[in-house]
This record gives sequence, C-alpha cells and structure tokens, in this order.
Amino acid sequence: HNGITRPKGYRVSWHANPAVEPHHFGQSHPMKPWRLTLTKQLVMAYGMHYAMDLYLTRAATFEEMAEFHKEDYLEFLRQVVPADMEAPEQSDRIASYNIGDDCPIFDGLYNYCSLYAGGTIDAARKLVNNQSEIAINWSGGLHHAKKAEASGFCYVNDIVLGILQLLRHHPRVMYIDIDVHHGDGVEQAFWSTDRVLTVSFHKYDKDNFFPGTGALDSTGPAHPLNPGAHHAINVPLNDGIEDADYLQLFKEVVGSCVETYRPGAIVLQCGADSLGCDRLGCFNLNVTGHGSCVEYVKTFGIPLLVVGGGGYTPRNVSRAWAHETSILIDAADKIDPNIPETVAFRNHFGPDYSLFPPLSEMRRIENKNSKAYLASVVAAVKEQLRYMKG
Ligand code: TV1
Ligand code: CA
Ligand code: ZN
Repeated sequence: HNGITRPKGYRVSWHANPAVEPHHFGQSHPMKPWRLTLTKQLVMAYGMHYAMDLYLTRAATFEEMAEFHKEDYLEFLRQVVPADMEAPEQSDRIASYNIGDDCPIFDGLYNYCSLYAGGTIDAARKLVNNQSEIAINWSGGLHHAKKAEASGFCYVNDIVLGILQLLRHHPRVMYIDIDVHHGDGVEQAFWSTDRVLTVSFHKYDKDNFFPGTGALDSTGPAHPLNPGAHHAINVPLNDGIEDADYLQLFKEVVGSCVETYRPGAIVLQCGADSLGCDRLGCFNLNVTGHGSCVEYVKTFGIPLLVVGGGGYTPRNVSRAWAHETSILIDAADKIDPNIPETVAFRNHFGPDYSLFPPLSEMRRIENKNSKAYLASVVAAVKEQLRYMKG
C-alpha cells in the first residue's frame, strides 16, 4: 500500500463503534452521525488504520455517566421514546431537560449517547494506563451537555467524563476547543477548579450566535479565593477568520497556556464547523488550517485525547478528520491529496476529489477580525495567565 507503517515511537489508538453511525436526529437536523461513516471510509482508503491500535468502543455504563450527570436525567434518557414528545404527562420533564428542536428524542438515543461517551472514557483510560500516547474518538466532543440538561445537539458530555478519568492520574488537564461554538458545558463543569484549564476559540455574539457565552472577560469565578479563578480562557472571534490569523492566534494562546499551566494531559476538541463552507459556521478555515492546530498541539508531546464535535458539511468534516488522523500518526506527508478511487461514497467529494479543496474561496465570509482586535485578545490572555500563576 502507500507506505503507512506502524513504528513511530509512540502509539495512536482509534476508538469507534460503527453502531453510532446510523442514528438519525430527524429530518433536516444538521447533526449527522453518518459523517463518521464517511470519515472512516477515508481513513481506511488511505490505509491509516494500519498505523493505529483499533478499539471497538463499549457503551458507557449508567454509573460511569453518573460521575457527571444527574441520575434522574440519565434515567429519563434511558426510558424516553419518540412518542413521548406528544405525551402531555411527559411535557414538564421534556421541557426541564431542554429536549426540543436542537435536542430531539430519536430512536436509540440512549444507545447513541452511551456509545460516544464510552469511546471517550475508553480513550482516556488508554492514556492513563500508558497503552496509548494519542487516543482518538471522532464520535465524541459533545461539549454543550450539562449535568441535568441537553443542549446544542449534545445530551451526555463525554468530554467531561473523559477529563474526570484523566484527573485520576494527572494533577492538571488542559482542554482546547476549536469548534466554532463556545465549549460552555466543559467550562461550566470545571468552573470552580484549578485542575482543569479550559480554552475555547469560538464565534462570539451574545445575542445572535449559540450559546451566547464565552466573552473574553469570562475567565472563571469572580472570587479570587475560588481555585477556579482565571482558569477559563475564552477567545471570542468575529465572522470570517482565515487560516494564517487563526493559526497565529492559536499558537500564541495555546503556547502560552501550556508553558504556564504545564498540563499532564491535553484534551483537544476538533469541531469541524470552524471550517469554511460549514452549514452552521461562519469562519473561513481550510482543512489545512484546521489541521495545523492539531499538528501544533501534537508538538508538545503531552498525552493527547482527540475528540470530534460539530461539523455540518459532512464531506468537509470527513476531510478534516481524516487529514488530522494522518497528522496524529505522522503520515500527512504520505497522503495523496487526490481522494483514492477505492473510497466508498467517493461521489461526495466531487467535483475536485481533493482532500484539500480551497474552502475559503468557495463561500468566503468577510473577515471581521482586525489585526488590532486579535492582538488585543492575545494581550488579554497573557495578562490573565499572569494572574493564574498567582
Ligand atoms: C432541527 C432541524 C434543528 C433543523 C437546529 C442551528 C435544527 C438548527 C435545524 C440550529 C438548525 C442551532 C440555537 C435557538 C437555541 C437555538 C456538537 C433557542 C439550520 C457541538 C449547536 C447549535 C452546535 C445550536 C453544537 C443552535 C456544536 N444552530 N436547523 N440550532 N435557541 N441552537 O441557536 O457546538 O457544534 O440550523
Ligand atoms: Ca470552541
Ligand atoms: Zn459547534
């Protein structure tokens, strides 16, 4: 085949279960678990699976998910069926758990949640047991879910569950989130601790972009004696940011954070809705620009848990996550940008059939991030890190 082989001096593990892929959120809902099928087809057509340890994810148990979530909420997710959406006696609970258009009840919902959560928990455990240096679960990354509430297409917060596993062994864990939306659920879960540093890059518009949180001055609890003070980092962005500016910003922010915080493990949420041409996003990143962030995080050589997240133009989500898999196994230079003839569903990648179509040229959104604005964000983060050090 194309020369992708195993010995790299570090192990990469791939955590997946094909039973996640056929779940349907419903007609016209933007979240399509099928994008995971497309990703896997690309990864396999390129032979990347030869360079990883492949694990079939088991479903997380109720007890494992209850390490973060309230039991009555999990009980609800376990027993609810689509017909309950019409049942008047269920309407109070459906409302209180924020079930609705964004987070509908669909067939197999509990199975779906427990499988993607099991993947992230397994991946974290491989890292702490020293059986993997980089663990990947593209079905995870569902960063909006709260303790007892669904939010923004997320029901169970697999990232929080994975970080809780890492915290059993590592005094400090850093969380990085490049989804176009604010990683509010993860931030909130670790708001009052200094053992997790959360860093989210996102489009921010308090009134017009979901979830409306993640302002630059939202840095943790206000009380200086609360250990969580200064341990939330938010990088609010405007429409249309491009590769070069994003990467420079990412390196300055993430580089300073790693240097100051010295995490024992890093969790990287790779939401692909920050790509250009995304159905819900508003940035202009290319597959290469998005991937450069992953490459940069890898250079620290710190145990790394990589999860998916958003991404609503499936052909581009799969391009990005396949490219990022190649980066993580150190084989990006062995990948032919022409998508192999053998890949299933190859028609989805036309007319260019390239892994790197120029997304930012296709539906370019005006860049509303001035150099001065970006410099002021970097300055604010560096100032915050001075406080964090104490
Ligand atoms: C059903 C059918 C649901 C079509 C939802 C876009 C739909 C959206 C739909 C949609 C849509 C959102 C809000 C408004 C909250 C609502 C996985 C009451 C064409 C991690 C979640 C975005 C992003 C939620 C998740 C957002 C993630 N945008 N069509 N819904 N208010 N919800 O704005 O971060 O990527 O859009
Ligand atoms: Ca984000
Ligand atoms: Zn998103």
